[in-house]
Amino acid sequence: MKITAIEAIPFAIPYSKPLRFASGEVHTAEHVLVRVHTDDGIVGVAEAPPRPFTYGETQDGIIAVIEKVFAPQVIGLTLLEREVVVSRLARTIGNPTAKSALDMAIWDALGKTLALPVSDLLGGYTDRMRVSHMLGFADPATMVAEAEKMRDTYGINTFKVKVGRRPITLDTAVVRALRDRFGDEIDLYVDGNRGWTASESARAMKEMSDLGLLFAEELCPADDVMSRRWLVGQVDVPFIADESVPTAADVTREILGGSATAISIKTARTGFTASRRVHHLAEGLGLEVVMGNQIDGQVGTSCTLAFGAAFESTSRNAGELSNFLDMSDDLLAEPLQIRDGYLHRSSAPGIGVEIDPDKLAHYRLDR
Ligand code: MUC
Ligand code: MG
Repeated sequence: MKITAIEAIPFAIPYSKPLRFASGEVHTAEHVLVRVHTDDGIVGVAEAPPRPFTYGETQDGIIAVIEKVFAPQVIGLTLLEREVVVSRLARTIGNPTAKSALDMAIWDALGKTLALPVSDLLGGYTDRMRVSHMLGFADPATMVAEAEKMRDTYGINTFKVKVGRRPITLDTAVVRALRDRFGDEIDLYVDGNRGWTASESARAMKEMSDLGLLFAEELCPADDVMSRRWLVGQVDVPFIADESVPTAADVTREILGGSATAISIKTARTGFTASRRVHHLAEGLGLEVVMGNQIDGQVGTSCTLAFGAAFESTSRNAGELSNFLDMSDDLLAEPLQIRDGYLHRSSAPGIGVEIDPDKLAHYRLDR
């Protein structure tokens, strides 16, 4: 069970349909595949998605911090010493997706060593999650057509609509068009990625007050401390903190400060070990949670699913598990299949994914 080597492999897979939102856009999945090798010949995998506009990380930076800083701190430890890994990695500030991918690759290796699914090791609550699809910026007709395709092809009926553009009517028109087209058949919530001010957010929420939204997420910056509290105090649905809560301490600060009333858990930024801490904190505080999407590929989505399916509260709301559908290809030997609005987790050991060596050879950037 001893960790003998760690690889950080850059790869790039183009999106067939780029995702646009208030804080950025993604045209190519320029991710890092992390592989953890053990002395038993086990290989654990996970992926890190660099999101410079959210956490400041880049593909090159993730590789450098894993190879130069984290690997020397972790090689020689066993797969059971995960808390030692956490405390050593915590000496380095930031780098959430690099730390998380390493953490999850270690869990994958542990599951494979024990011949057990990670989801069962974490909690084993269910084998599936309902899927929510994120709709990126476009005009109302295009976004309605996209939702229609997702519903007809995959049975998805929960949509997170990206908002945060100016004027606010660009976005409120989309949400209204979706409700007009589908009526009560779909669930809708909105995510502003900090694009609006608090007053714009309040106006937009008022304009959408008859549209039956489930949640509102990061409509304005949490750094606008007083105006964000003012906004959250008057929004009549749970207000989800996403990029403002990359750590458990951030969750505590934002919730106790009145800047949010629910949270998004993303395994891409808190791995399995810290996501478990965040989940238990949310449970203790009595918060609703949504399993979020860091614009993950299929490896990352499998991690979100493994964690989300492990607990009752993380599997209660639909999880954001479908945006890999916008990619032109992926790395898995057996691609994920969404059916009737659900994604079922694999019962294979570890995270339950197998990397296709030909696909990795084709998309990796270091050879
Ligand atoms: C989301 O929920 O915000 C877009 C930016 C980011 O950090 O994550 C994605 C999705
Ligand atoms: Mg978000």
